[in-house]
Amino acid sequence: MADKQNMALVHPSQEILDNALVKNYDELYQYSIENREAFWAEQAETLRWIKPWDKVLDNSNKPFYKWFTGGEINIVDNAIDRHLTGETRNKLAIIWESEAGQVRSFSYYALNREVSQFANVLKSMGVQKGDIVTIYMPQIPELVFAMLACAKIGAAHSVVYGGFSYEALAARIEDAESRVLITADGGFRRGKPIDLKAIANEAMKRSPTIEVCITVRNNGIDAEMESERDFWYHDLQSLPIASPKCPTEPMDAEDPLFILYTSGTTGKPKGMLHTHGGYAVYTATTHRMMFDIKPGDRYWCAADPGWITGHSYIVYAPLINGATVMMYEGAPNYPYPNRWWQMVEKYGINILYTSPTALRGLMRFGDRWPQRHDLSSLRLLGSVGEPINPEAWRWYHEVIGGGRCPIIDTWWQTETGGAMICPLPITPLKPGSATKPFFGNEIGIVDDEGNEVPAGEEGKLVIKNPWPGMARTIYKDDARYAELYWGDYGDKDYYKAGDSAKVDEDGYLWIIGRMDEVIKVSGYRLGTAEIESALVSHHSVSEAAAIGLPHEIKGNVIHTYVILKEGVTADKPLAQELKEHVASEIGRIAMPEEVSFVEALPKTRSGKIMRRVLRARALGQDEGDLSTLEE
Ligand code: 6R9
Repeated sequence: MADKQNMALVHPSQEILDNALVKNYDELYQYSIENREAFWAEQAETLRWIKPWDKVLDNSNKPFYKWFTGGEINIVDNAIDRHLTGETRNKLAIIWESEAGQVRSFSYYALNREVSQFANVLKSMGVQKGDIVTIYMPQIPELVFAMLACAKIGAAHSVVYGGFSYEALAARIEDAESRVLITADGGFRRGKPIDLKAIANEAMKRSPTIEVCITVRNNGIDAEMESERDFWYHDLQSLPIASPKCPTEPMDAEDPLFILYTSGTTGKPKGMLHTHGGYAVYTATTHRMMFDIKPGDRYWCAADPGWITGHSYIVYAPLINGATVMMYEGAPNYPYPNRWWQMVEKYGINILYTSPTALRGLMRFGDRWPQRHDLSSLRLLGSVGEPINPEAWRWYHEVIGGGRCPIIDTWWQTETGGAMICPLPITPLKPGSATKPFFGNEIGIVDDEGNEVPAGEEGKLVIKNPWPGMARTIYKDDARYAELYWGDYGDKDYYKAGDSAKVDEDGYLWIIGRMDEVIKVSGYRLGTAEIESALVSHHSVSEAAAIGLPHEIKGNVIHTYVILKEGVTADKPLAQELKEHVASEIGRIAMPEEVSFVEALPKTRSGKIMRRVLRARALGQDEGDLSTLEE
């Protein structure tokens, strides 16, 4: 770490500096923290409001901050409607390519028609303002239409990642009490059809609240449809109710836009709630400034829309900013490891935003795959999801970016709504550091009392101020929200991120990783508790512990330790069965790399599993302070 921090800065080119939207970070940063509300009000003014706000920030009921109270807005009015009168109307909003090579594209005008039709279909199914619609789909344009259609009519969406199993889907439907589920027959991965509707059907057996399921035809595989409950979207779309004209509902700035479930320290996923006003302002501002968005830009965020990165930076922010959004449904190396680079060349992508795990996955195939393509259209490269190791950073910078594209490493979370720590294109970079706070944010690296630790020392990452994009609560659980994220440091109202980090002498921030029981596997966030409870739900398991261990490509992988029930024999087939069991309970992304059978687990006297001890043993490291370890 020490030598990493002293490495030479990587400076942007003169061209980047000349074209930058923000030319002086320090000056604007100083202004933004001294005049936080004024700064955010100025940013909010770039959006279209139906009714102006009375108050920028209402902090009368901490930690339940409110932004732009009294204001009325709809994020879809900003993402679509206001583009329909000017030049943006006929500009491409979305270009989508399937794994098989099918291309569909939509201008802003066409996007509006699609979203309005979808919105009218939802209305005809009784969806109303305030409902929560669950969406479980592959990465196809209809996923975006469905999200925007909900927002347009004032319903909140809850998108469940298409890789999750029926158990995970059912748990999320139950928590959201959704009446309507939107899904698809399926998608493709590596040429193989994936049967999503069958998974949705399994989930619905466990979800009594669902009355209506709308299925989009995508991969054409046979889907079991239940009369009265199940409808094909294309059937509904051909009915007169599905008119391409639909008014956009005026929403209070603080009305819910979506909930998105994320893993935490307990087995129960948390439904983080985001709102129309503050989220629109925060995501649009960060996106515009960190990626220097220009009207002609072709922008590709290669994340899944079912992840917060997809919500904020595939769907909402780029559309608000009137960019052309690239989407690709499929594996990055299918049929060959040049697939992404081929698309960058074909579509002339200017900005690419992806995760370190995806980069490491492609890097291992060598330089010749990207080198076969003209990548000169690229201007900026983004990274998100986990710390980017300097090797991957350099490869991204040199081989993909030809040494001319700044790497915008963005640190943030489902809870924060948008990027909190990130460089601007003008920022001198240090490979592996997310650099400096975004405007309006004061970041602290603190000890248990909330006091700043000296430069170079590891501490807890806190955010010392509210920001418009912050989650408002955990759906139906205000108390858990207040307890999990706030109130650790007496009268200092700090948001605790759950990450540990360091700050160096130049004020650059270095994220180390999660401190709690959250594991990032290929950039996906999973909780040890979810994995453990999936294992314990198997009839032969009595107790289980899960930890994350470093992995060259995935960042981390899951290792599990299992105590079997009396009389069960530990063998290879059982280990495999347990891996498959976790995959079917949560999704393949959660499949453990290793299942070890053990007689006992290290525990504290109060009975908590000491995962840190398991991790140290697995890595052959010092086990640290064992004073709380039970005999
Ligand atoms: C956007 C997203 C949040 C956790 C976060 C941190 C890790 C995200 C990072 C990063 C280092 C970055 N994380 N971006 N760590 N550098 N640029 O990933 O949200 O899925 O909720 O995960 O991801 O540990 O606390 P989410």
